[in-house]
Amino acid sequence: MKPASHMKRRQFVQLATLTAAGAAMQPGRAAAETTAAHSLPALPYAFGALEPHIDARTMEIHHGKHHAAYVAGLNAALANAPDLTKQPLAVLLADLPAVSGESLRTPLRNHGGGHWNHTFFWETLAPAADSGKPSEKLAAAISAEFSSLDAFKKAFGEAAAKRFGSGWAWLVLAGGKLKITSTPNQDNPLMKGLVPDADLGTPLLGLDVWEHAYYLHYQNRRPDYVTAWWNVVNWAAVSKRFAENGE
Ligand code: MN3
Repeated sequence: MKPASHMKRRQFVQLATLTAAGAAMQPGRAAAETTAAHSLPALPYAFGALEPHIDARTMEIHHGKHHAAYVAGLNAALANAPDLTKQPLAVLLADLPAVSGESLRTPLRNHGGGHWNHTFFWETLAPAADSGKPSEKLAAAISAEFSSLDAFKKAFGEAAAKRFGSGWAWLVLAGGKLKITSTPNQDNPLMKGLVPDADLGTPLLGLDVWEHAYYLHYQNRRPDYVTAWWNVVNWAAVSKRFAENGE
């Protein structure tokens, strides 16, 4: 596996690290599944572990139906492009413009993005009792950039609320700087050359604002979902990403 030509070595290592984190969650595959390039990672907690902030039924459907469908769609797209299965997913997503053929690129973008984003999302969550707080270094960086943790949460919540339709809000690290951004559909800040109005960078935190992430419990009240979601952010995981990717 080689870095794409335009990718700096450091960036490639970062992407590979992000992918390794996802791969570590994967359960052993059954023999019948060994031909599939990607598999649904087990949730690192029970469906009901995030209640009352995110309900068990939503988690069960979100993981077992929505995320599973992205994995299936990604594997179906890759069935005719076996060479691409050798690339870590994060590397593939960062280099999508190099994939020839719109009929292959579009499902890789939608389903590959969906698989990467959801794997990342589950790792970003923890039961409220284990949510913790940002590390000293991350807290200092957040205060330096956004003036306080509360001001950061407010700005992030506004990005999540303003995302029209389906998409994601993100905290990314780009050039050593923290930035809040958002992407439509299953796009993410790794995708170069595809999301012109988003800040690209290394994702540290991501919030799924598709209705499937909250509608059963919150219906149209996306801001209430966002407010509750802060209770189940896994700050240890976010801080670890910051430490691994920071300058
Ligand atoms: Mn989702």
